[in-house]
Amino acid sequence: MPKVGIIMGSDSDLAIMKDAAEILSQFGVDYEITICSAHRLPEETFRYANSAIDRGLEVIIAGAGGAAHLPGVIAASTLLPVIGVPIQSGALAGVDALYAIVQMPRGIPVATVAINGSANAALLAVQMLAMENAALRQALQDYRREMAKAVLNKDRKLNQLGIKAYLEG
Ligand code: RP5
Repeated sequence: MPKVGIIMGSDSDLAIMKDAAEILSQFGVDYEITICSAHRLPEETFRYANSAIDRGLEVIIAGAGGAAHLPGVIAASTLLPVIGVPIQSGALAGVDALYAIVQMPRGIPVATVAINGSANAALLAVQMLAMENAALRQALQDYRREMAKAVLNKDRKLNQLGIKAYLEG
C-alpha cells in the first residue's frame, strides 16, 4: 500500500515532481502519484485529502505553481503532514508559489521546501517514515555517507588537478 501521496496541480509540474518519485523509489518507499487541481477540480481535491488516511498514506507531498493553494487546501482536509513544493512557473518564477505555500496562516501548517525542491520534499517524507522504521534510518545514513564521500572526492580531485584542469575535465 502506498505510504506517500505525491500530488500536483498540473501535468506541467511533473518534470519537477518526478524527482520526488525517483527519491522515494530509491529508498523503496511505495507512493501514489496524482494530478488534481485545487481550483479546476475542487471536489476531487477534497475527496483526495479526505480519503488519504483511509488509503494508508502517511505523508503527502503537494506541488503547485502560481497562487499555489493546493498544499494548503489538502492540509486543511487531512491530519497527515503535508510537504509543499513551490513550482517555478509564470511571470513570478515560483516566488508567488513559495510565498503562498510557506505563508500558511496559523492553525494549518504546510512544511515548505525550496522552489522546485521536490527531491528534498521526498527526503523529508522518508525521514518522517524513518522515525518508525530502522531500515529506512540506515538507508538515510548510507545516503548521507555517499554524499559526503562525493564531496571529499571532488576536493581531492580539485587539489590534484588544479582549477583549470578540473574545470576542463
Ligand atoms: C498550478 O498552475 C499548477 O500547479 C501549475 O504549476 C500552474 C500552471 O498550470 P497549467 O496551466 O500548466 O496547467 O495550478
